Amino acid sequence: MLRCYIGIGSNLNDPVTQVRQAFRALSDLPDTSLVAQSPLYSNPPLGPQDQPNYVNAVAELSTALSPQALLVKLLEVELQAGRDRAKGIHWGPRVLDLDLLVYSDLIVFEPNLKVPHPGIAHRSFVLLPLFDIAPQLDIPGVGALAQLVERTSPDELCRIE
Ligand code: A4P
Ligand code: MG
Repeated sequence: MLRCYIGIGSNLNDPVTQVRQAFRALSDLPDTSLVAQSPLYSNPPLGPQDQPNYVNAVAELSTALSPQALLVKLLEVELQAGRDRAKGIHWGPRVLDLDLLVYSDLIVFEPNLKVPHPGIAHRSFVLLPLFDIAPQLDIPGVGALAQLVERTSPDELCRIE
């Protein structure tokens, strides 16, 4: 079983409920257990501004699924939540977005899967909830989470539960 971290984001169809349901769906994945769930944070959109605020959180999992197998499951959970990629505006609104942030000490660079997630070092809505549940984490190829958090501005993040 290996440790991994999933970024959860939603800004449509009652985002708080979407994030709570995502934690439940992640805990139901095969060969996987939910180890920790971060607080939920409300924050303004990165990218196009004409969309609602997001709710973001991070889940820690222990899993026997490979990174690719896990990605397939994450996409399935997004679809079950009603994610519609047909309207896919880059960085546009979404009912549920699940990103594989970190998978053990692996670096994956495949056409459909980049781990650690490329945006990780610059997104306070990922770094802060990750720090809440894994303050000692060293992100493979990127650096110590604690140092990344020091450099990020938490101003726009509002903890909601
Ligand atoms: N993919 C590659 N690597 C990964 C990974 N580590 N985890 C591929 C998950 N997926 C990964 O995803 C497109 C494809 O990325 C997947 O099919 C998978 O094969 P997507 O979610 O449809 O992508 P996208 O939205 O078009 O672009 P991108 O860059 O993935 O968006 P992000 O990075 O997910 O950002 N603002 C706030 N405040 N909070 C947010 O959560 N999220 C986004 C989307 C924009 N603005 C936001 C937030
Ligand atoms: Mg994504």
